[in-house]
Amino acid sequence: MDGYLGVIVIVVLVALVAAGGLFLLFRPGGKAAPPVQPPEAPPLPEEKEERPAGTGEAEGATTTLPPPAKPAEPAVVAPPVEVPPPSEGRMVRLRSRLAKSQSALGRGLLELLSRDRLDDEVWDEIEESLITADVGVAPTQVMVEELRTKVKVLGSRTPQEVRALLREQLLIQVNPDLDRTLHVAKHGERPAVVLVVGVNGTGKTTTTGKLARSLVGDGKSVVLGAADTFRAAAADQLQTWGDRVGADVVRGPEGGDPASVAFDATARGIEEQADVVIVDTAGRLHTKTGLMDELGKVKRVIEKKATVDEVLLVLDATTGQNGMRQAQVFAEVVNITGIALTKLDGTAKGGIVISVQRELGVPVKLVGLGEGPDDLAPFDPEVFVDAILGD
Ligand SMILES: Nc1nc2c(ncn2[C@@H]2O[C@H](COP(=O)(O)OP(=O)(O)O)[C@@H](O)[C@H]2O)c(=O)[nH]1
Ligand SMILES: [Mg+2]
Repeated sequence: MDGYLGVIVIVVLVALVAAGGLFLLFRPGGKAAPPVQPPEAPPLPEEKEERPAGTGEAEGATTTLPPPAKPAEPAVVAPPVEVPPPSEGRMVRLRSRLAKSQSALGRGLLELLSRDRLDDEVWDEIEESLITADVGVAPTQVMVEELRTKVKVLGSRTPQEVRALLREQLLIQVNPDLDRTLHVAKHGERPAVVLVVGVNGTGKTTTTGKLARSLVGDGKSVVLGAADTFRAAAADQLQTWGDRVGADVVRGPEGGDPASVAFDATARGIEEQADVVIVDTAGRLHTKTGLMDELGKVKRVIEKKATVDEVLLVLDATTGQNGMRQAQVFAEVVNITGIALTKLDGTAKGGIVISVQRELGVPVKLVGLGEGPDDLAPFDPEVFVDAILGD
């Protein structure tokens, strides 16, 4: 009997609870329970623009429009792959970016050299201008010596003569005879490999991305290796560059082995029959041996599969002698084949082109002339000197 009673009590209780629930759900004027509400429709940009400001919240919870303050989420469609411009003629297009060096170095020197009387004081000023522009002590002395001799021969000088004289001397120091070819030609089936090294913040990842764009613009296929595994953000940054031009980005886990990423990127480049693999690295200057171990290993593992054709040292032009000393450490641990001099647009010290080549014994092959995606140019000594002297 007790058992029957218990069952009856339970049935009655269940029925009551169910009835109460149904009443709550369907009572007239009752609020629909949250699960019955239709899911929020994805915000359409048109809808958002047509909606008068401030009406969204007032309509309450039943509205399916997004709240007004929230910008419309971009559609989850991959952005179209861009077609970057080729690398040719870029330095000419970007020459105005050297305006700071032009006003500080070029114009100053032209003015000083055009003076009627060139006494020791003026020559000291000329020397100072060159040193201030980071030309370096030894090249400055050579230049001043040469200029003094030539000016003596000329006697009175026309502005054109002064300009030609200075142009000649600057060009000698920048050295148009250096081989600035970027070695990115494929080896049969194997891609060329470019390793990008340098101190943190100099612009390695940006330069890697810009270079990828420029190579794609020149009709090459590129694979990127995000071997800066120190910060996940570095790989994301490179991924964004790669996505824009349709270059595959090989990445590894945060804190993972950079050499293994470099190896995988090379393998992917071979697999895809890409023309060039560019490997971005971390720039931690922990210890010289640590750096040597890391970069050495990265280079060795790439060489199991391909040839490292270029080791580009990225140097920030605005950091002057201090940056140069740090760069020197890299030059001591890996065999640098070229310099990518970044942020030349932000400095009056364009003379660093001269001193860095001299101190590292490697030509400047690329110059960064802005933060825009196509603001990287193959370095052209004549265009550089002309830009500094102005037209
Ligand atoms: N103005 C200017 N900024 C640059 C240039 N190259 C890189 N940068 C900036 O330098 C900063 C550091 O660059 P990043 O590539 O992250 O340096 P990394 O740490 O060496 O990889 C970024 O804000 C870049 O936009 C350049 O040629 N000109
Ligand atoms: Mg980086």
